[in-house]
Amino acid sequence: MRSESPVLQVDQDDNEFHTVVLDGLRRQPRSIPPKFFYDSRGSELFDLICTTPEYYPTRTETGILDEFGAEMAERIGTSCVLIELGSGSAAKTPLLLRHLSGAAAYVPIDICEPHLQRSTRRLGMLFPQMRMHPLCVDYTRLHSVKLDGYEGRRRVIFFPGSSIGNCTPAEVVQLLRHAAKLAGADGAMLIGVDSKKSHDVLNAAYNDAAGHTAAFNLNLLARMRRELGARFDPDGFAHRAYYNSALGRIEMHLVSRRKQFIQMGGETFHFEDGETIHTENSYKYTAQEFQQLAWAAGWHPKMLWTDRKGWFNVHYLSLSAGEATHSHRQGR
Ligand code: AVJ
Repeated sequence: MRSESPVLQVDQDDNEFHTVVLDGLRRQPRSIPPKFFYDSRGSELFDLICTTPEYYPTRTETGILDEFGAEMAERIGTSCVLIELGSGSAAKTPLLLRHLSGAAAYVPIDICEPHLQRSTRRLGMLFPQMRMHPLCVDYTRLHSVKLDGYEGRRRVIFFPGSSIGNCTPAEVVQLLRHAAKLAGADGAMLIGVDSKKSHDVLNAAYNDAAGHTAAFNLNLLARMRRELGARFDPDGFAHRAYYNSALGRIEMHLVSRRKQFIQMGGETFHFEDGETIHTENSYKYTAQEFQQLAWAAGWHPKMLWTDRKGWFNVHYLSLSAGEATHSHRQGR
């Protein structure tokens, strides 16, 4: 098994959680970025969300990768260096790696080291010939990712799961530009993007009956109490998620159930009844909307794979304008 232990990239700021939460509580409206959902408990809860009947993105994308994985491998090159952003449990990744030759290399990037260790070990067992090169770094800071070696090998950014949906359209263009730098001249990208659809389906996906999404959202408060010494009534907040059609995004919030306060870092933050902490956006893009953003970032949309209902898209983007373009393929 050719796998190395995760390389901790230097720019990890251990106080970042503390700094960002304090800053988020001071501003109006209050907000805390979604990357802080993913401690070990949060990563486990997200895996649980993916098993619910309401949360369709994971199994829909899995179906697309399962049906078209071989075609995708053909387009990206079977001995490429596959750089996965926010790899998490990498549950879908074997559907692509199985079509890549042993010469390829896999570079999972994730902020949660224990999760990275576990998924790298599992994939290393499944693909013993393949070089595993895990990097423990925050992919929202792609500009600081250092990846040496692999001269003469095509670099392909793999970004499944519609995690791009956490970015505003302007942030999407910026992240795609940083990804282009990391990929280099003849680089490519395979990115999963959740599409616009009926509001009922979207709202249900973020309010599953089992309550895993609510627990995932509320886990942020548990982290603040456990890791930052924040003091407040843990039952004082409720989960809220809804589709904001004007902005084309699901919004998640923690809603104050009454007048109360949070004490943290020597400061006291007063909440009115109904006041919220905005914890996540999940933008939904039509294929055309996303291709426009890709163009703006210097990428050339070359291929699109989608499921039978058109609910989810996997885009193939290239940095080589001259590469052949095909329309799109729809699943069975
Ligand atoms: C991992 C960001 C793609 O936005 O759908 C799932 C996270 N939040 N349920 C998403 C999430 C609530 C998920 N992403």
